[in-house]
Amino acid sequence: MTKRLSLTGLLLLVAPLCAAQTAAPQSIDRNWLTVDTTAKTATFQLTAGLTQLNGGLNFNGFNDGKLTLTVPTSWTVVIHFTNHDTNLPHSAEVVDTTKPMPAGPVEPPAFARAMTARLMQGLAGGESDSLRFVANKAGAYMIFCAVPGHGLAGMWIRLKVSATEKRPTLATSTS
Ligand SMILES: [Cu+2]
Repeated sequence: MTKRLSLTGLLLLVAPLCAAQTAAPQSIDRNWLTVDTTAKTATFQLTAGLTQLNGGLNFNGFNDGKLTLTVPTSWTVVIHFTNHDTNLPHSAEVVDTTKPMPAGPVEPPAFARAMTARLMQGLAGGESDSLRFVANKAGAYMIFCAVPGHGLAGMWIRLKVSATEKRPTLATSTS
């Protein structure tokens, strides 16, 4: 009887932890975005396949546009891209928000040099690249993986270039 009680107690303790592990949405790490108001530069740590979400087809643990990086117009954006996915190569390109989603690389990107090396083939797990561009046009864009099929599978987040916002922000987005 004592044994059964302790087992029940253990299950009660473990079950909610397991549920939280699978259901908890990805949260934003404050270290992902660094803001330099003097140089008007937003530096963003973009990690492909940070988690197992969507078979690794995610950026920073978000897919389908559920993360939004907002920067004021004319700010410089530096993106430090790393592929954390040991199974698949990934790349990143800033493009206009269009429908349908592009199946692969788009020429040219929305801003000059707003793309990683080897857009089509992608960078292998553990590889990094950095890009720097000036967000000189207000609008709604996306940062998507240009390896064929990855964007279509949901590997994209949002970039908003705003004429009214005064400071870069990173926020979760629902639609
Ligand atoms: Cu990809």
